[in-house]
Amino acid sequence: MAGSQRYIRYILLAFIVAATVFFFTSSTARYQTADQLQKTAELLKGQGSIYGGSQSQAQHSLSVDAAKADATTTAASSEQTSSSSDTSPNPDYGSKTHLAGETAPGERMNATFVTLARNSDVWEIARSIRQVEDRFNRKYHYDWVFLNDAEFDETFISVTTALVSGNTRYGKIDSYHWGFPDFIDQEKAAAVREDMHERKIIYGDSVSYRHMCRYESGFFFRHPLMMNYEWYWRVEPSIELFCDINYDPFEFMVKNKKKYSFVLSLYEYVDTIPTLWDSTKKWIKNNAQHIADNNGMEWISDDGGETYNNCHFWSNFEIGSLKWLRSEQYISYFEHLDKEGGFFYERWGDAPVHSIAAALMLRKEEIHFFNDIGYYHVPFMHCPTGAEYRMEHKCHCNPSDNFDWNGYSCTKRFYEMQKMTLPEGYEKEQ
Ligand SMILES: Nc1nc2c(ncn2[C@@H]2O[C@H](COP(=O)(O)OP(=O)(O)OP(=O)(O)O)[C@@H](O)[C@H]2O)c(=O)[nH]1
Ligand SMILES: [Mg+2]
Repeated sequence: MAGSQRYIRYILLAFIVAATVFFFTSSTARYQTADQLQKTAELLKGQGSIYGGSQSQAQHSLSVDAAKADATTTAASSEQTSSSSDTSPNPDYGSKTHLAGETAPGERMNATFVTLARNSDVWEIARSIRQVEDRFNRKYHYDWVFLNDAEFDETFISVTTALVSGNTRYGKIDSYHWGFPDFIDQEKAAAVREDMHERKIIYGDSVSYRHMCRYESGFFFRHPLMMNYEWYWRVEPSIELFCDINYDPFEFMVKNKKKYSFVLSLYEYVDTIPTLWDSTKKWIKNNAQHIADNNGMEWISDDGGETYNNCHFWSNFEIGSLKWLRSEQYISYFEHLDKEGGFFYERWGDAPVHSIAAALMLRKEEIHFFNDIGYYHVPFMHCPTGAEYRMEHKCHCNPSDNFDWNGYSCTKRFYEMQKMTLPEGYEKEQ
């Protein structure tokens, strides 16, 4: 029995020795991992102390860490070297044509962007500016005039100034130009708003929208800040530009003797302008001298001027001549309409007013359709027709969303009037 007990003790002893050897072997591996963790912690601590601790502490822990890290860095760098030898430069880099320098060469026209906006529009106009700059103005640096019926605040000014690559100017609108003229019957105007509200006519009950439409029809081009310029490009909040514009549209207007331009056209909501055409006809009757030869009447009337077909250029985008808007003929037309009272007794928009004026007072070849400027203002899109053009100009619009060949657009009529060939591929977008 004593022999067998001794035998069991030997077995137990052998087991303890084996367990102890195993314990020390595996704990060496654990200590190594713990050591590495500690090193990482120290390294982080060292980095943290650069920002948070005293400088001497930082230097100290860095030098200690540097010494400690040395061994591991050697291993890591040899690993990196082997992986960097697996990579090579992108063979396509530099093979594409890129736009030349920051600023386009050549002269600039006497032109400006112009935006009517409230302080609350700041982030929406910021989006528009960014698009205009990215797609065009970063290379041309045209000025930008901002107009408001109130004082622009600090945020509006600083945000927009930072985004525009040209000079920015901020103007307050004269209350005489943004308010009811004294000949307007307030009660009649209020009753109209009430009625339009009941009939759910968009902006039908809004006073400020009417001031805006009247201001854009008759005054923005006469604001003192605008008087220095001859050409304008109107930009509204939340628009989008879809394609690179690699030339100067202002210069195009000047060189090609254009005076007004558009990207989208459509039929006006007739309840907002029931008597606009009658008022226009009265003016035509007394102002035959202001009607151009070879004008665009056939675009706005299907019966030689008897009735208006409601076609208009969508004026939230316009590039045009300020001299024309300041001309005796245009001012005469605006003042006549103003006296008729339809900005308040109906809800005449600046789009039909500008469009009728352009169609009557300009020769039709003075009006230009910018097919190449991809554009969106809710809810309509102009996406240039022509796949090749869209690719070359990096357009990001979906051509199937293009409004031009839709039945509610008047752009096809414009092509017909100008006897222009419809762009290739237009049928597929109908
Ligand atoms: N300062 C100022 N600007 C205004 C006012 N109302 C409209 N605007 C500006 O006038 C332009 C046209 O107004 P919008 O509200 O965009 O009119 P709209 O394009 O017919 O309608 P939306 O579909 O709402 O865009 C925009 O540039 C607006 O920022 C206003 O009361 N004060
Ligand atoms: Mg708008």
